[in-house]
Amino acid sequence: MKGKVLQLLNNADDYISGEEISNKLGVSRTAIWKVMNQLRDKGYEIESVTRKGYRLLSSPDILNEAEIKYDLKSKLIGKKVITFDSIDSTNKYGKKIALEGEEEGTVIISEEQKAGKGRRGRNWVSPPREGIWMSIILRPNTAPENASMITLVAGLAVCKAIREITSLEAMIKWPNDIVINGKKICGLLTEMNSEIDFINFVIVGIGINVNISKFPSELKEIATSLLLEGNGPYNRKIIVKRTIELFEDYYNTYLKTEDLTNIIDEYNDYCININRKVQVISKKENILGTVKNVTKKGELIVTNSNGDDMIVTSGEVSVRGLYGYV
Ligand code: BT5
Repeated sequence: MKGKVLQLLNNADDYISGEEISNKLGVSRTAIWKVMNQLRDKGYEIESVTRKGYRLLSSPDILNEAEIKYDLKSKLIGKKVITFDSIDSTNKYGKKIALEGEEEGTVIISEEQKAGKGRRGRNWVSPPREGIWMSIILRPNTAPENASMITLVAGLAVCKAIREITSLEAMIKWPNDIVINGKKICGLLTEMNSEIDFINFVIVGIGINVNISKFPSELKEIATSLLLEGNGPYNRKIIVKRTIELFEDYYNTYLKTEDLTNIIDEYNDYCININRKVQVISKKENILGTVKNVTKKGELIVTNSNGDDMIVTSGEVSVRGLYGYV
């Protein structure tokens, strides 16, 4: 009900009368009046004028379904948005409902994560209302070996959205971080459920540090937020919406060729690894070298000290000068 009232307020160019709202929603004027007060309690500024009705003056930076879906220009991603005040992990929830049959495109967002997940069992610090902690359910019609490229697709979307909205020089650190001034602003966690030759679903988890003013001491040197780097605070819902829209565009482009053919040039433009000295630590070996580029299959090409090009498909990557690797 609150969501529906908000939608009507958002869609109205000017005042909307209590009568119109109660007719549209089939509830009493008193019920509408109560909802308006509940919304005011949540921080919405709603003007009410006799004989004119209600008018929305400003909205707080709350991530709820009505706010995110309002004027959202994507078709599939965000068609359904599920929001929480608090949850253990949006990726974990996404997996649960995907197993129960949830459709492609559903977005899960929480104001806070109590057990946010990083890769390989690491944790992701997700304080309430200061970041964007969201997961997207996908069911791509492509082979499982192509799924890891979706992390790069998401990275490009987040990087572009941050640049557009904040003008900060966000860069992508292959394969799953976005950094600003050498510190991590966003982490991506892509998880898959598949058979040998068939993807059941993919969950793309996106964590963006938006208005975090203070990090725990162990993260101070490696993590940052848009607030600390720019002229924040920033409106999270604008960033969420733009990220969803850009992600849908890039994802559709990826699905057409089932690789990064049509977005890799843009990706390489924003990739901080290019021409940098790196150390790649994988299960098989450690590679020291200089990054040449990222391929249309999403692999990192690293030239080692003998001048040989090595293809790196996954592993931990330290970039000289970033996160303390020297
Ligand atoms: C990641 O892992 O970077 C993936 C993070 C994905 C988070 C999103 S939020 C929505 C969705 N739901 C989830 O439960 N997760 C996803 P990794 O590369 O392993 O980085 C984890 C490491 O980054 C930690 O070990 C810390 O050192 C550091 N870290 C933790 N929280 C951070 C934060 N908020 N900002 C920057 N660095 C952080």
